Amino acid sequence: MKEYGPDKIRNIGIVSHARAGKTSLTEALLFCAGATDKLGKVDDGTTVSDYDDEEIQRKTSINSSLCICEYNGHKINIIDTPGYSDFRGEQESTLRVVDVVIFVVDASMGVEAGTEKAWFRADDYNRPRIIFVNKVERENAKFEDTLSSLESLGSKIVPLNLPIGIGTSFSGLVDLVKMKAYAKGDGGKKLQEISIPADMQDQIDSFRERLVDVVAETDDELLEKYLDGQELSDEEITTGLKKGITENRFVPVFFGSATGNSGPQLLLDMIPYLPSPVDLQPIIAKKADSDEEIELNADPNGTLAAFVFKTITDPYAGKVNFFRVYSGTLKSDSYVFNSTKGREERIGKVSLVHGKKFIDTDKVTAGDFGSVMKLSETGTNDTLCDPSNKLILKPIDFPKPIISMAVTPKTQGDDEKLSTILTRMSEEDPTFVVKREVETKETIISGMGELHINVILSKIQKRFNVGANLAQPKIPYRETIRSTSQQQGKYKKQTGGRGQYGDVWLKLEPLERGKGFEFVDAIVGGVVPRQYIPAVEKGLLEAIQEGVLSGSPVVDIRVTLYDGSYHEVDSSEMAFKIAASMAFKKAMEAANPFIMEPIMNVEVTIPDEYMGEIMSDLNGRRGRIAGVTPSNGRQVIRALVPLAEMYRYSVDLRSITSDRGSFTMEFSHYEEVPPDISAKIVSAYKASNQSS
Ligand SMILES: Nc1nc2c(ncn2[C@@H]2O[C@H](COP(=O)(O)OP(=O)(O)OP(=O)(O)O)[C@@H](O)[C@H]2O)c(=O)[nH]1
Ligand SMILES: [Mg+2]
Repeated sequence: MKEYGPDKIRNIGIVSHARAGKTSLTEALLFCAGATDKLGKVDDGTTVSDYDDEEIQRKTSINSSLCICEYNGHKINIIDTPGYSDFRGEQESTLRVVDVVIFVVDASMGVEAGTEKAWFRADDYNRPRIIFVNKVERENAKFEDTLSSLESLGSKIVPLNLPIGIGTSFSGLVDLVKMKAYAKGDGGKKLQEISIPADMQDQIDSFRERLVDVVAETDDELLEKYLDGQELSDEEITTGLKKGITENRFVPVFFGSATGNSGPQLLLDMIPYLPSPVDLQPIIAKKADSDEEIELNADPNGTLAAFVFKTITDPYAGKVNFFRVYSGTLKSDSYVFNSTKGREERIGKVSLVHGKKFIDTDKVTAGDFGSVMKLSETGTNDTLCDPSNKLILKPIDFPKPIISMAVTPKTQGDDEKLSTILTRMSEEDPTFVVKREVETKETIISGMGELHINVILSKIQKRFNVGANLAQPKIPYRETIRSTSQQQGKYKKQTGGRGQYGDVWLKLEPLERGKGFEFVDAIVGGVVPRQYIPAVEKGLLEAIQEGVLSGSPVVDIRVTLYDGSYHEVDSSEMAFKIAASMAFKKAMEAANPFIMEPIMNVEVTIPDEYMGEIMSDLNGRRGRIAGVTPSNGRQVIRALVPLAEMYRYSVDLRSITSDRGSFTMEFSHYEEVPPDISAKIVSAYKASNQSS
């Protein structure tokens, strides 16, 4: 591929709610630019960007994919992202590394929840953006409604073209920049020019005025000319558009049909007028060995700073890191420093990436994207730099997992294999977390939703032939006591030969929350000989692992050994260990034991209108509201909710808010379980003891 300077590169992310047509639009842009000979279809599994087996089978994007095309002397990098919130991590990393975002909106749906959420994230990154209103030929497509739903996003919306007819009567497009009309696409790359429909003249005039208005406002000279009543030239309009888009003053809107290939051509024509890496603010990097910050410009001769935003395991190539070079040039056959890991790495070969294809190249320059294979240490979020100028770029703030499941292998004996594979999958995907829960002896996997987890398990089944079952994770309950008690444990056996004899008196006392376990040796006069005291403590440490009510660990107690007796011949460490455990069980039963459950700090962010329903749902989950704060036109509810009530909360929140809400949760503290729930836990424990 030809070499392009940073001013000739455009880096675009395509983002939206699921199913709006991002992959189809990517495909149409590639086709119109001549990067492909045929317009692939998602439904046939023939697109460039949905190449993964899972994507082809499910007809939906799961991974972000990078594609390249060349158009009008420019190189365009396009990242097609998945729309389902289960894959939000991929969207997040894309928003972080692109320069411009194209939002796709389905003309029959208007702005949907996933698009709205991504829009707010793009605000956080201050990304310039464009909207492509897709599926204008679909039966329920609407023009006015869609436009007003776009306006609700809070930016100044400026259509650059208009559909001729909408829904089944859609027949073409009017370009408001060039003031030309085109017939709807017939699958070819070029649009067929037609005359502007006379009955649309008023509508066209009014939208053209809106366009020229906002363009004139970008520049004092243009504004003067405009107020003077002079016409702005095509070039003045496109220059003003570029300035306005770059400064995020307004958002241009294109109408069209991706699968019908009407409209992508007009969008493509506009891409050279989008900001290039050199048009945007410099990137801030930190020196690796101090807090000094430096500004990086997209200069191929500058110091090297490349950021890894994605790591995958390719079935053929092995580990592949995808990066963007922010400054300098990353060359094949070179040494770089991974300043995040503090390790030097040898770069073998760098490649450009187009869907599943890797295109060899000898270098990737500032402003461009590339990939490198087989680096031992490097992964997502790492900075690669010059060994003589160590810099760190800000890492991506990946969303935290919101759903957890216990996983077991379908085939006994596959435990170790499964856990190795799961760990590897979590290295590839920062939103997928694997944890071994020592207490409940379960492997817990956490992710962004059920689809996310199912896709990962399905990949594991196909790639490694290891099947897995999912279950609700056990709740890590705790037990403790309310009052003090004193009990004896006597273990005595006399069955011929040497017998067994251990005898202890224990006192149990409740301690404050969080104090754990305390053992006090208060034996006087050697009634329990010194050498058996560690055995008593050991017996207790084992006994507290399984409380008498639910078999959960016992916490926040002090156990005092204050009396006992022994036998010259029959006493042994084992006998005292058993005696201690017997005394403990009896004493615990006598000390008003109760069960405690983990309480989580939950933060739910929702649009105003769902407040009532979300509050009452949290109440139904035994939640206590700790506060409500408005933020960015939404409400943030903070609540304390028992973990036992939070299983599948992501699914329920999605259904209450039509996917417009989000939440985070973390452990806060332990609290007593209410009596009715405690009774259920106790009887379930008894039943499981009887059956085993
Ligand atoms: N009628 C019509 N259907 C379209 C158009 N664009 C896409 N579709 C269909 O809409 C469905 C979703 O299209 P995709 O391109 O996969 O949408 P996406 O946004 O990439 O979807 P995710 O990756 O799942 O988020 C597919 O069945 C497409 O054929 C269009 O312009 N008109
Ligand atoms: Mg897609």
